[in-house]
Amino acid sequence: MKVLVTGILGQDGANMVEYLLANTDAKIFGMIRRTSNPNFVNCKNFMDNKNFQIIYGDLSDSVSIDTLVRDIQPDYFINFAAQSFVACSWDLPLQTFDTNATGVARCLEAIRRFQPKCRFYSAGSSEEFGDVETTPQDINHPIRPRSPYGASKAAARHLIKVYRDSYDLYAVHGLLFNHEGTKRGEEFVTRKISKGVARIYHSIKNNLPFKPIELGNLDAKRDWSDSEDFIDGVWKMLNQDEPKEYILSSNETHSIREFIEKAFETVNINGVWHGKRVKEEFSLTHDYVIHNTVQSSGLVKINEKFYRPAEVELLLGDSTPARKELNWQPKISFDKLVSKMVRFDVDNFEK
Ligand code: NDP
Ligand code: GDR
Repeated sequence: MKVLVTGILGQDGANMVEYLLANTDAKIFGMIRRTSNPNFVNCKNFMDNKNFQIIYGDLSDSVSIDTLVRDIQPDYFINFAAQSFVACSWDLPLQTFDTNATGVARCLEAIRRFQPKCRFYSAGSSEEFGDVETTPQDINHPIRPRSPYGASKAAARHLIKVYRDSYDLYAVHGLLFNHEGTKRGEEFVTRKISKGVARIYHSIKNNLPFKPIELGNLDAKRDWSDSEDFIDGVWKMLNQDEPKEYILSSNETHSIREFIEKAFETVNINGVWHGKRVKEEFSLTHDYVIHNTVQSSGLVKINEKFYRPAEVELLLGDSTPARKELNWQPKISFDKLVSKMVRFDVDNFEK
């Protein structure tokens, strides 16, 4: 069995490679693109595995995708590559659309032309629901994206359905709500918080001054899970008798504020909220004194530059069908996810 996985330097691609190496005998081809400063930190557990091989390709380059599918003849093509940062999609709308939507068309065309038996998974997103009409969101919720990113994923979803119906391909677009972990990029809010908490924890431990974590909208609510739990659901989606699409979610929602509170609680730092809107702050409950001088005790403050032109205020998934029909179940709770991320960043803290 041969599996082509894209996005392996990122969170989900790396977790998928680890999962496949642990649970199958498949030969894994991990696609990376040419970048000036590649970072292999998420791949350190499998770079030397004999069943794993790096290959070069880019979703914006149809020649590379065609050649890989033609030469490898994969049984599965799992596409996690994307311009995945919602906030940045207003700055890079065309690149976002080219990678996330047209890039998926390039994958589908390569499969149709060179290996139509190949099973294709592409990563869809709860961001497609955007300005939500009903809560919780299930697979029938209308598509109402609020960002170029959400629109690009919605376009990919339509393309995948068209190719599935037109050419009888096994192609699925899983609708995944937010999922995090210790491989999460530092630009996303959960990792930004867990890294920030680790930095502040070490400053306090060493009796040093610290700066607060600067964030945007704290009112947004997200349905957060652990990425490792979702990988199993994705593999199950790829191995049904018929290609059917599912939502994967925790079925709980929490605000950014709750994530912050839990994260500081993990390392026994007690904070209190005060102020409103852009003046809102989370600070130590007591004075922070170093050598008889009172220091700033602000743990979190607002920086308006992190507000988005349009916000998805509330996401809460309903993954009941996946739980029943795929026999899939997330194992890591919200509290465990937060403490796992914070403890990892505290233990691996580098100045
Ligand atoms: P990451 O941002 O961690 O990883 C995305 C990867 O895509 C990176 O390794 C990046 O490579 C690669 N990539 C970007 N552009 C291209 C391109 N043109 N050609 C080839 N590779 C490219 O994302 P996640 O692992 O968090 O997410 C995986 C997928 O799931 C994405 O499609 C994302 O949009 C989607 N998704 C994620 C959710 C989440 O909560 N994590 C929820 C729902 C959907 P490089 O390292 O070179 O930049
Ligand atoms: P999201 O994740 O946009 O949901 O997309 P992100 O962590 O970037 O934002 C979540 C919420 O936090 C608010 N927020 C901040 N976000 C960031 N990044 N930085 C901040 O400083 C900050 N302050 C507040 C945001 O406004 C937002 O409401 C993720 C990605 O993984 C997508 O690829 C995926 O499709 C969706 O999840 C589901």
